[in-house]
Amino acid sequence: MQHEPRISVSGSDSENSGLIVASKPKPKTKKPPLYKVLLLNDDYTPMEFVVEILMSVFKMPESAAYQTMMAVHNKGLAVVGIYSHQIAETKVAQVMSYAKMHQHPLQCTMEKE
Ligand code: TYC
Repeated sequence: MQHEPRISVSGSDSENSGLIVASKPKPKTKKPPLYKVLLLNDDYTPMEFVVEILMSVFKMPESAAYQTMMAVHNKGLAVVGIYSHQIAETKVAQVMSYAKMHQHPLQCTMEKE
């Protein structure tokens, strides 16, 4: 895209200084969107299994993993991490694959922040 410098006359409408100012266009840097990874509660997945997942996939220390697991257990769901689209997708796939492998109904999803 082509950026033309904006030409503006300095001063307010009522009091024109007569100065002509060429301002540089702001460089527009687009931040990539971020995605929340959500872990959902269910009645069957063992608590220890969820703690293990939070430690291995989401790199939480054991104490944080336990607290997060309890938050999901008590509230129904919790955000367990915020990542770029690709990383979030990979984490969700790892959780779903690991849960399926162990025949647990654990659900993990992602949503745009
Ligand atoms: N509610 C489960 C139980 O009582 C534990 C659990 C916690 C399951 C978090 C899923 O995302 C979850 N065994």
